[in-house]
Amino acid sequence: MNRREFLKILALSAGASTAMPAAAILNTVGVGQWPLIARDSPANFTDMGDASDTDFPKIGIVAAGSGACGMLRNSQGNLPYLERSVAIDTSPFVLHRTKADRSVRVGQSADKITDSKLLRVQAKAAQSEIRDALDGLDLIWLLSSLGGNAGTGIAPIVADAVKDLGIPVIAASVTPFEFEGERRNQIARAGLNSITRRVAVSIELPNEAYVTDDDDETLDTVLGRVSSDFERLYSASSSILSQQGLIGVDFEDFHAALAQGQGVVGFGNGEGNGEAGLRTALSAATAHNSLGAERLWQAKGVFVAIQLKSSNEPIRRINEVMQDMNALVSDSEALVIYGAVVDPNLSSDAHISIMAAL
Ligand SMILES: Nc1nc2c(ncn2[C@@H]2O[C@H](COP(=O)(O)OP(=O)(O)OP(=O)(O)O)[C@@H](O)[C@H]2O)c(=O)[nH]1
Ligand SMILES: [Mg+2]
Repeated sequence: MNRREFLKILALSAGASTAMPAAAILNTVGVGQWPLIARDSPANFTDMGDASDTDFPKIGIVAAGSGACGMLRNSQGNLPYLERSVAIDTSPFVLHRTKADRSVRVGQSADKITDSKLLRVQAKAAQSEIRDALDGLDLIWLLSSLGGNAGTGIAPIVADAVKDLGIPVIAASVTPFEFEGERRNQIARAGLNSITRRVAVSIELPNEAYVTDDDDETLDTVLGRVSSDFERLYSASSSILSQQGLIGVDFEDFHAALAQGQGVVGFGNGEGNGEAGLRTALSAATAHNSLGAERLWQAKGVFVAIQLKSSNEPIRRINEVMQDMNALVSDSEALVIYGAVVDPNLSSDAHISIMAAL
């Protein structure tokens, strides 16, 4: 699919698109106080993987809007430890294609709902059905695609339903490209604010930030990067919460670290190979478009997920990278939580994902 086809699907007029500059890494000297909460570091690696399943949180993903449903459908093979997928949209065709564990259709009219007020009324009418679909989960990722009608209208109603159920939620909201136009971006921005007001943890996945200055880049490549970032964040946190890892993390600590700020969470993913793999991964995660050293410096709470391909990584290097990380956060009171797991299926020797509450 190219941009033209994409615009056709969205029935929009084209405009300019610009690449977002990569954020520079700030080199901070010296290791400050160590606000480290890294309990349960096992004495050896053989302790892994023997905890009972019942200890682990039941994680669900709710996709709101057609774009989010499409992302869920395409990501399904890359979402470990997923207890339940839920798709919510106005289009029965989209819901059918998504093949989620549960589907909720908002509105029953054969015609597409184009009025945002009517959409909200109909989403509210579906609230008990939405609650039923989510009941019993311990953690929900609310993935929404904003800027159109369905996702923008439905996601805040889902956030309210999740609140009623008392389930912690991480909202991950995709926002439009610049070339999709001003109006669509304004709608998305209002939608993102409305979601962020309702949840303790809100992540933006701005499509535009994934465009590079490579003229030959296809739209599929860009959209693939957005999905891959979402999958990485989801997988890193889910494996750490669901495995008896090198450094275990309580679900409550994970959530507490991310709930320290105003709801807005910056994030970065990075990977590396060889002896310097962990440090390379940390630099890349810090320099990510959706984080950057300046935002990380001001973070109130941070969750750092370290994934290693091999259990032979010396614990010394893990400690070093944690010290490097601590030096990147200015507030010694910041709640910095680390988790580390071994995953032999990793594409590189070391992956680091950072989520920073701002
Ligand atoms: N990354 C990514 N973004 C997408 C994808 N599909 C749509 N989007 C983005 O999501 C925004 C919202 O689009 P949709 O999800 O199609 O809109 P909707 O919520 O279904 O709204 P209506 O169909 O108008 O009721 C778009 O403006 C795109 O920027 C996708 O597959 N990947
Ligand atoms: Mg749609």
